[in-house]
Amino acid sequence: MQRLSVPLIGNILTLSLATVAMTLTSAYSATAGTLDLNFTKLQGLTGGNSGMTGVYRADLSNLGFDISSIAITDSNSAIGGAPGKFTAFDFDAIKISNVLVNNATDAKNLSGLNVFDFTSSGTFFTPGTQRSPVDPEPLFGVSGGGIIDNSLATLQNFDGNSTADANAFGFVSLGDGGTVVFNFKNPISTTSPLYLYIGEAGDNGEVVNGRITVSDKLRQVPEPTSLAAVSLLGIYFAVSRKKKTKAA
Ligand SMILES: [Ca+2]
Ligand SMILES: [Ca+2]
Ligand SMILES: [Ca+2]
Repeated sequence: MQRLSVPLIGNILTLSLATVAMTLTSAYSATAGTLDLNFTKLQGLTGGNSGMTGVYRADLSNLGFDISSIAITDSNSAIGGAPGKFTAFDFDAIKISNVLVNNATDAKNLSGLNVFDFTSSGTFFTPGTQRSPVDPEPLFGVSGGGIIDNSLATLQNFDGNSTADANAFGFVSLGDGGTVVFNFKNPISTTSPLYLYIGEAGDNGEVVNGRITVSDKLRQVPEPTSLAAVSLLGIYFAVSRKKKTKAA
C-alpha cells in the first residue's frame, strides 16, 4: 500500500501544475495589451552644454489599458552618429506626463510622473552591437556589469552632452538593436491625457521611431509558472519525506 502512494501523489502534482498553467494563460490573454507607438518630434533642441538633444513625444491617452512597462529599442538602422561605445540611439531622458508640450525646452522643464525606477530593479538593458571600430569597454552609460549607470546616463533629465569624447555625459548609447525596458513603480492609468517624452542626444538621425511598445505587464520578472512549479515540487518532496519517515 505504501508503494502506491508515491505515483498517486505524482498524478495530483501533474494536475495541479496543469491547472496553474491554464489559469495563467487565460489571465494573460484576457488582459494583455501591447502596442507600438508613433512619435512626433518637438520643436527646437535641449540638453546639457551642447544643447543638441532632440525630443520626441508619443500620445498614451486612452490606450484602453493601464500601462505597467515600456520597452524602447534602437531601430538597428546602423545610420548616424559615432561608432564604438557611442553606437546607435543615445538615450538622454524619458518622462511621462499629463501635460502636453510642443517644444524641447518645455519637455526638459516638465517634472513628469514619479513612475520610473532607474536602478537595476526597475530598468533592464539588453545591449545592441557596437559598430567598428569596437571599443574594449561597454557602451557609453553602461557599467561593466551590463547595467545602465544612471549617475552617467541621468535618464530623468534632458541634460545630455552629445559629444563622442571625454566630455560625453547624460545619456546611454543603446548599440544597434539594443533595448531598454522600464517597469513602472505603479500601473499608470491612460484614461486622462498622458504623454511620453524621450530624448536623443546629438539629434543626428539615430532613431527608435516605431520601436517602442507599452504593456499592461511588467517585463523581465521570474516566470510565475516556474515559481509555482518550484513550490509544488517542494510540497511533493515534503510529502514523500513524511511518508518515508512514517514507513520506517
Ligand atoms: Ca550614437
Ligand atoms: Ca540624461
Ligand atoms: Ca545621437
